[in-house]
Amino acid sequence: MNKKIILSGIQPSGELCIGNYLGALKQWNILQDKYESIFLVVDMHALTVDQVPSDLRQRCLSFVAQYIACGIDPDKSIIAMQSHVHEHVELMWVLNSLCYLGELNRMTQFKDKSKDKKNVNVGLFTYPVLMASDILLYQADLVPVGADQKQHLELSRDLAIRFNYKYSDTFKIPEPFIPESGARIMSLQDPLKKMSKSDSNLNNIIALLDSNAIIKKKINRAVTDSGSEIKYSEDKPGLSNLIDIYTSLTNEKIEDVEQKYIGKMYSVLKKDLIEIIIDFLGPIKEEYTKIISDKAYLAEVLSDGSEKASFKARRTLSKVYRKVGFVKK
Ligand code: ATP
Ligand code: LTN
Repeated sequence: MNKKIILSGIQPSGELCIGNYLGALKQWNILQDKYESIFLVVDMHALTVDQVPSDLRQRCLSFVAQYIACGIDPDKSIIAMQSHVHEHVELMWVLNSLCYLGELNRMTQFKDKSKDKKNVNVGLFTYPVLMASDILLYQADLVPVGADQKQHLELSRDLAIRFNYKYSDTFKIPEPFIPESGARIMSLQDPLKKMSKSDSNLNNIIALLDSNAIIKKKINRAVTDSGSEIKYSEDKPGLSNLIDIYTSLTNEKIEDVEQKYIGKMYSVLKKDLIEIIIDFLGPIKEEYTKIISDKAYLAEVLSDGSEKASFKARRTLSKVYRKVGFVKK
């Protein structure tokens, strides 16, 4: 029987952070053993925010190296650069013609990212249609993402259903795969907003490549409340976020962690968490340093990945072109 397909992607903006790991990469790593897997660096999505071209180019390669250092295995999974497979934008155009302005107007990520901007580019607005095309092109069954992507995924499903209804069955209807723990890691300085890799205040995030000294400084400075009891609760968002990071990295239960720290001060929990993060990121950073220096290896992974991805993408796109009534080449 054919294996089910998973697909996901991260946009190369900012620095990959522990939120991206716990919400996405950790599940990719586990799921790649069971599913046929495609993991993209969605560089075209990254153009929707300002980029310095030479930085973007380096960051794209750095993200591929970080995917591999986090355990994504190019022998098991396809790792590809979105811009290397031109079918993504071609399918997007077809989906654009099925998507309503009202649907895009409701997207909370668009509202957040366009807030306070003088000029909002059209790419930021149609971003979710490109994401739908990433997913539908590969006939993905499951999309492992953090909780913030749920709304985008619902749009992908709606567009697939609409296309299938209008032209006959073509796309699989993808399901989100959102982890129970670590789906929404919050900012260290403002625990009411999510940790985001392109946050301009780097004290809000733990980057996967942060040095040990920086990790220590950021966790020590992380905002907590003025109480003293180590308890996971809505009115202690800062502390609860630290417990979330703790349990997601150690796979311990929240109750067990609360039990372990009865009568102990916040500073004890912070000290242990620093150690947990340092121990966890150490091997990833070491692996990353080896991979990033081997440019020939990275080029080979990407050329292999884009060849395999293009093959699958072509199949879906030619079906779509036929169904919408385009003349065969
Ligand atoms: P940016 O700040 O550049 O918009 P981001 O950190 O929000 O980036 P994305 O590229 O939008 O990251 O998301 C990559 C993946 O990481 C997605 O699956 C997303 O759901 C997940 N993710 C992002 N932030 C978090 C978070 N704070 N907690 C858990 N998962 C997250
Ligand atoms: N919009 C996603 C990134 C993304 C994605 C995808 C995720 C682009 N294409 C396809 C899953 C599947 C985000 O995390 N901001």
